[in-house]
Amino acid sequence: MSSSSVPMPAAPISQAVPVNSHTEWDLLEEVIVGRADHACVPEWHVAIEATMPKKHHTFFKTHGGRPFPAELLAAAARELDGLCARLTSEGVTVRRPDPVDWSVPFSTPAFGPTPGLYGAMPRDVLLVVADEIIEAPMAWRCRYFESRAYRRLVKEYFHAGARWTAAPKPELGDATFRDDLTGGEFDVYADRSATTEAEPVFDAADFCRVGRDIFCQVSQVTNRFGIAWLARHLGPGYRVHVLPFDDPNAMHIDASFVPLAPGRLLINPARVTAETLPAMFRSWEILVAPEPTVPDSHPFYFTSKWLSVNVLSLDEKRVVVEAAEQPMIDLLKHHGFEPIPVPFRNFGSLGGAFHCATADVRRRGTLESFF
Ligand code: DAV
Repeated sequence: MSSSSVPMPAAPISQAVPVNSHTEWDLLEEVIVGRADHACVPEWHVAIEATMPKKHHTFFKTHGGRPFPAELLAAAARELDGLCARLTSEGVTVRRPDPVDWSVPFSTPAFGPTPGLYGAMPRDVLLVVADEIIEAPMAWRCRYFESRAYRRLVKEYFHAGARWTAAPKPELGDATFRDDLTGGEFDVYADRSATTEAEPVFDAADFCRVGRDIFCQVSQVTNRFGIAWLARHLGPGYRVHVLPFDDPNAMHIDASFVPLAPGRLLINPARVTAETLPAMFRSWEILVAPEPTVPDSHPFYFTSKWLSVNVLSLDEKRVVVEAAEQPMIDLLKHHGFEPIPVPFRNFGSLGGAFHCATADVRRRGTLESFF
């Protein structure tokens, strides 16, 4: 195709870019909030075994490939609606993905058939850096087509001037997964990760934005090849730092390491301490998350009890936090934050809290260096 035949927009692209987000704390103006509709339990696979709490393995082996119980999804949907109402009352524009019937199985040349998962966690799927939306090359097979729930919104943002990229679509064939670890111990730090380095894979939620510095972890769903792809894609304007966490089954950084404001960081003490953070955080104020109060019997099928750390900042003061986690609310207040308590524990059974259930579209702010 010659360059003269490339269709050009009829009018100059709008200066008021609809997508803009450089940090986890700039004033939130627009956000995508997920949906619980039609969520299905992932089918048993090595990448599920590597990341899911041992006490729930039987749940996945028994219910894999089938919809979650209707009462659970109804309760999660009510909590999502409550979150949306609260965000709206705080002045944030809330957008929702399309409802999709995730129980419809699909196949690719490399695997299948498998049902999908859900549209509940936009943070896992969409990485927003500046004015660009990047669709993550996710490692779980059931998530292969998850981005389609967001395509209506992403196309709208593109037409309004945003950049839109899908990372190289992985194949997720047998070469992408270890076949020698089933039934054993997984440890991302001891070369016992479910995912190999055969092709780039990552979940967007393994990355965290602090202006020109992007922090991430190697996890059971994010490999070094995926991190290298993203670092090269973002280019020399960004510094990508891979952080170590005491989390052999790691999947997503946002219940471990949560920057709340310039120079202020919330950490999960079960996985990281002020001493194990890189020296660049020496001058930062470190808030150590208190032990969660949720009972061990609560069915967090996908996660640890540390979902309490998975907060969402609306600006440098306001933080959306689980209403039942009083010690976390107290900690934030003690440090001068304005916690916004929202009940969200039923939703937690789907594997995330406020940060996971959302994806920034626009925060007021510019690209800065905070180190
Ligand atoms: O236990 O670290 C992180 C959030 C998963 N989306 C955990 C859960």
